[in-house]
Amino acid sequence: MPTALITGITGQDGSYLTEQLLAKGYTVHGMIRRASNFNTQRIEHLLNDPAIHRERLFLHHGDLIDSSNLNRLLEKIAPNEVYNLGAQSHVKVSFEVPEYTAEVDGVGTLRFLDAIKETGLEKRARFYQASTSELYGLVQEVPQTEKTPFYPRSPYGVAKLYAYWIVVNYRESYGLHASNGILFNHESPRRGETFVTRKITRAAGRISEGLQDVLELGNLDSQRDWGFAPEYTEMMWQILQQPEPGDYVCATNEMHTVREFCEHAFSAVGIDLTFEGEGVDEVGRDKDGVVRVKVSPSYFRPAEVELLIGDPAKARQILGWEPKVTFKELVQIMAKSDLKLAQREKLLGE
Ligand code: NDP
Ligand code: GDR
Repeated sequence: MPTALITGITGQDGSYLTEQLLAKGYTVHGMIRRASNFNTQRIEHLLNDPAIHRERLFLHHGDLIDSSNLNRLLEKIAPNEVYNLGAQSHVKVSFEVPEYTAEVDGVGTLRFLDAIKETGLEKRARFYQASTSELYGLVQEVPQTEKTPFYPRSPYGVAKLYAYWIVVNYRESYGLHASNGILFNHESPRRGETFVTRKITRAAGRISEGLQDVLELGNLDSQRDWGFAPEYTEMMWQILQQPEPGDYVCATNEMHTVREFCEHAFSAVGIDLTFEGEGVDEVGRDKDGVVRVKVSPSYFRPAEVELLIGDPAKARQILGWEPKVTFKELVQIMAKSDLKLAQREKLLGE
């Protein structure tokens, strides 16, 4: 059975992809970063399974800024498939650590591709790059496709632009089976808590349980094409099964505002919100008139991506991929899961 190497295995996508590859019979090797606290919560259930951990799932310390480590891992593992999901993945944070973001998200991808070439694995290892709808940035066309020009609006987007093109370049120069999945926002109960969807569902659950009073957000008008993460990680695998490498948009072709996400998430836990006011004065009140959502300028970005919506026609045609979970279902899944989490928190606190 094939062997896969995943960077970013401890993240949202890495955890789903690992489950899916193990279910297909793969041996999975994951790169993890040394941390002062445990950072493997999302794959804990797999690590606790003795039939899996150290039998078909192996973890290795490493970092995308450490070339010699990448070389050693590739030589040792000789993977058939490499999924490069590791990244400083927070757009707002990338404005605060632009150089680090460029190192990890941009040059890190080059280091990996070059390590594949230098270890002589270019005919054996297929490479998946976690590209992003943030490449589109400032709207050039709606909906966005594989042919839409890029105009990134953050150090994160610019670093990922470099990664995108270096993948294309290594494919064209050295014949690597290297592909970009241009994934639009995808969410789940495993989403990091500082991304807007999870921040909202966590707050909705906690407010409904009386553990928190109010949620502070940034731009409520921003619009995103939100899908369900496990469906997107399945597509990563599909891309690498194609005889030819290529670049694919992965999206639902439907977009909603942050405000709408809030309304649905709060409604899922029994709180009906009414929004009033404008800009930083906008608030969301519950039926008793209590302010539950307010806007804080500290969450605005120096440059915003106002609108993203992707057309996955190429993926539908070539991979047979279709998004299944709808926007409303996605919000329900996340809100219900975070309500349970808040209830457990409350119980433990009592
Ligand atoms: P997460 O933030 O949940 O996970 C990021 C992963 O990268 C974590 O495992 C993290 O490790 C690891 N990582 C961070 N820095 C480094 C480094 N220097 N070296 C090695 N590993 C590192 O992201 P997602 O799972 O949501 O996203 C996966 C990938 O897809 C990312 O590249 C992201 O930019 C991209 N993407 C995500 C989209 C989304 O909507 N989720 C959409 C489009 C692209 P640790 O746990 O130790 O922090
Ligand atoms: P994004 O996701 O920047 O699209 O990047 P995020 O959830 O951070 O923001 C989405 C939109 O919501 C607005 N927003 C807020 N965002 C956050 N995080 N916190 C807030 O309080 C808040 N209030 C409003 C943002 O301004 C933005 O417009 C994600 C990441 O997973 C990237 O790695 C990935 O490449 C892209 O999705 C596709």
